Amino acid sequence: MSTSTAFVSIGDLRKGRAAVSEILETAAAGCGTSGGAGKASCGSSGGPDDMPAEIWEKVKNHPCYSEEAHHHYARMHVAVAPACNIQCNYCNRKYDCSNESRPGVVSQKLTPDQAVRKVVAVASEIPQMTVLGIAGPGDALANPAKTFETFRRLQAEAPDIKLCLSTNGLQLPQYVDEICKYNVDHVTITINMVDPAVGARIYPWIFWDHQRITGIEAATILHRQQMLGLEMLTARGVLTKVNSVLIPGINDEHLIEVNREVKKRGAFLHNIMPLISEAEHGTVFGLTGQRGPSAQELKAVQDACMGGANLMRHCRQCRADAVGLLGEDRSEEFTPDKIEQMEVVYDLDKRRAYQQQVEVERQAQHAAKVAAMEAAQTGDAADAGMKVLVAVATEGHGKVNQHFGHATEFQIYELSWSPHGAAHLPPEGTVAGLGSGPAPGHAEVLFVGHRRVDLYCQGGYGEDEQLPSIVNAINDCHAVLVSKIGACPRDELKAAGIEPVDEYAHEFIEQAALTWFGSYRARVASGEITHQPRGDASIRQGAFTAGAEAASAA
Ligand code: CLF
Ligand code: SF4
Repeated sequence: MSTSTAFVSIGDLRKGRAAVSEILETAAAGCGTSGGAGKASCGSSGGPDDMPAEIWEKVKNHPCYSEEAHHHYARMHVAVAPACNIQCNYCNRKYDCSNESRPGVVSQKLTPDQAVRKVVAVASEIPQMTVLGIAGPGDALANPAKTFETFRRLQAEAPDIKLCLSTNGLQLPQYVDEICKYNVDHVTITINMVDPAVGARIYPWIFWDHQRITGIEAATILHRQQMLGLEMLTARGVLTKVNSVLIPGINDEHLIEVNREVKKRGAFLHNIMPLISEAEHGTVFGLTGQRGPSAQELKAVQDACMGGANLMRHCRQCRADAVGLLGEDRSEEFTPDKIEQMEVVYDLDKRRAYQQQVEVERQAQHAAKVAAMEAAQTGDAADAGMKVLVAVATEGHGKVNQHFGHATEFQIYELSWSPHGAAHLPPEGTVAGLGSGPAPGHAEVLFVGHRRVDLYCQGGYGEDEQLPSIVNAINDCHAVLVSKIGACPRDELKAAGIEPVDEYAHEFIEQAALTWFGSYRARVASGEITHQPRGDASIRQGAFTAGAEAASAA
């Protein structure tokens, strides 16, 4: 099959598997189904109104495939896949798989039997846990027996849980049938290049056909397998996400081409993640001083890809044994000893009832967003093109509901105002920001990422030494929205030019952010304050699990 000419859009996916297969088969026969950037857009991954019911069912409660769902639903990983068949210069498996996780030793590798017991235990305790992923610590498809045995048993024992896997793609084509056999509806392929010359700088070797292959030849084989695997999954109607690690000076600009190529082949989402390369992780990039991107460098590449494949911006680079909402890690609650003591009851009705409540909350969040959008349709030509970032402290449910001192990450939203065109109100469940249509002027709110920080509040009192690093992490923001904040951090943030805002405590995030933005523009218009651009911010590297645990204990 051609790896360069098949073009499958989300529109094609909507027509169903048969239509997609037809397109790819036509391409394989060389009959002119041409590629072409921009021919169709994945567009918003949308909501029930703008995608077929079959696809909505797959994404609506998957925390990685829907930005909105990630506020409400949890995922877990089971570390049943220790081996890998390639080497990435950003990985040292003594720590973890950077492919789908942040550095940190996997606490324990599991057998399929242990994994299934753990999944059932977590599902009975955390009814919003809807997705089980196999994401390492090596490569899921370099450990096919353990991976598929786990999926096979879970299909029977936890039938409402969505199955998900992550792979480097080298062995993907040969396992597409197996993936479909176990109803694995979500696959992630890590694709960092579409040019083997770039690939040779990222992958020193692959293990292929019983031998180790290096250099351009290795990257050429990997590229071919990745593209073929993506096309085959698209043809079979499996939703495929592409993860790319942004490595400044190696593939930063190149990722725009990667975005274009994976969109052509029907990728549902593209997740561009920052390189994590601390020297102490012992990776080639860490030891050679290859740096990761700054927050604004990452955002610039993501922004340049808008209009291509849908972007995922809420990835937390999870551990291969993570449990909980994205950004939290409850794996310590489910060690084998603790599971042994637990009374495990897999109550499907209870899980469904809980998830129905979540849907009610989610609809309320959506309604609040729509109302806030409608209220934000006034402005003035002086606001034209104004864009600001705000940081939000949240512990879930889509609300501004976390104390500044308890935050181990801030979610970042971009607010902008255009004098032309009313905002296109988003369909429920939308992933991306808001488009534009006709009419007088409109404000937009767009989720653009998150920033990890060190916990400020330690054991009931503030740790002032942490403040500079927290300010650094959100230094490109104009305001920080929190449920509460103490006097000392309030003063320090103000001195750094970041407005601390606690008057929207427990409101939905988008509503709070848009209301604050209206007040900000009014203050600029009245001359009370002057709108100033902000600087760049640092991306915090490495794990923050300890901080999260301390926060939940505080
Ligand atoms: Fe896991 Fe990955 Fe499935 Fe999600 S994670 S296998 S798609 S269930 Fe999600 Fe974690 Fe990012 Fe992965 S936030 S690292 S994208
Ligand atoms: Fe590491 Fe994953 Fe790369 Fe394998 S594919 S070397 S486990 S990052």
